Amino acid sequence: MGGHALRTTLSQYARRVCEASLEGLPVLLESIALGCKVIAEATKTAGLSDSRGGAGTQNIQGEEQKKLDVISNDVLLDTLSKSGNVAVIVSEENELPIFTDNKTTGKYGVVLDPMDGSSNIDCAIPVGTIFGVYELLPGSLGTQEDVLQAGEKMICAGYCLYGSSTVLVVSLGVGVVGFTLDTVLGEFVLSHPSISTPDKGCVYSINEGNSSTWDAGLPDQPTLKYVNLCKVPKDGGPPKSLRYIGSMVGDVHRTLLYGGVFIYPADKKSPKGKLRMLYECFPMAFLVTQAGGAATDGTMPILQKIPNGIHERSPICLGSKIDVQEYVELFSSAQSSA
Ligand code: P6P
Repeated sequence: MGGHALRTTLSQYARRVCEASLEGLPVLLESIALGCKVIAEATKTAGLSDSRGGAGTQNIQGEEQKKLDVISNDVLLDTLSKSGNVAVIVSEENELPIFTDNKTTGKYGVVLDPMDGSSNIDCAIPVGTIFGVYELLPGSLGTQEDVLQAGEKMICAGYCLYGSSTVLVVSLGVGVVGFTLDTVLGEFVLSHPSISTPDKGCVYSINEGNSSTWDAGLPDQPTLKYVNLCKVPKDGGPPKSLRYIGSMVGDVHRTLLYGGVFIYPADKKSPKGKLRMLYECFPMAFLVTQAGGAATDGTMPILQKIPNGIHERSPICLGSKIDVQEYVELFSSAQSSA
């Protein structure tokens, strides 16, 4: 960013927006931003250092861990623990919640996907970090129950996209903003002062390879019906374009800014959906809803769901509110004929 344009950093924004009741949240966000800066550097040089490829281990999901999965998780658990106000952390990479030693100072619970889409790293496709923040329940010193709350109880959510630029998108419940990493300053600088999702879009994003088993068990296959309407709209208008990179943060970032829908429905292989409710669906649904869009599992708004387990999965359709509503209507008619 050349010249002497005025800059707003993530820290300045968070301190200005956070109410007194959320004291400590700016420090927490700075801790996440610090971790994302380290991860951005490791991701950009993955091909030149030893951080590319598999770690030779599996995570709780039974998925092969990439070295950057492990590096990203270690970095963020460290920076969050040192922020001093996080009592409990849930990470995709850890089977159980992590209880920090911030027992007396911890006010928040954080849910994390440290490196989402890591299978794309070795071919330099954009990947990302996803996070969500809950306030601890009254009187709690940090338990699993603090992070098993409905998505709508989150007070903050965001992601960091490691792409052609490094962009940290966040919402504190008062709209959605984006910060681009100025590598000269080493600061996340405000670049998207107000992100809003168009009411209707011209892109749909889904893994069509799974189309034969979408909505396992439901008659009519509403997702297949919806996708066919994307290709041949009822009103005779132009078809939507298909864009899908298999990396949620990249696909959602495009949907958030340009509109349209991102869908990962239930299918035969993932009967409850593939994406994790707590640290993939909830933060993305929080952001899209704050940006004027919508997010559903087909039957109810994602943010109203309450997870039973920290790694629970959910189907998801998110994006432009008119497009998402069309998807919901197909789902409800399929359910009424079930
Ligand atoms: P599929 C990456 O593994 C991920 O968790 C998300 O980032 C992405 O949206 C999805 O899975 C891709 O899944 O089955 O299409 O490869």
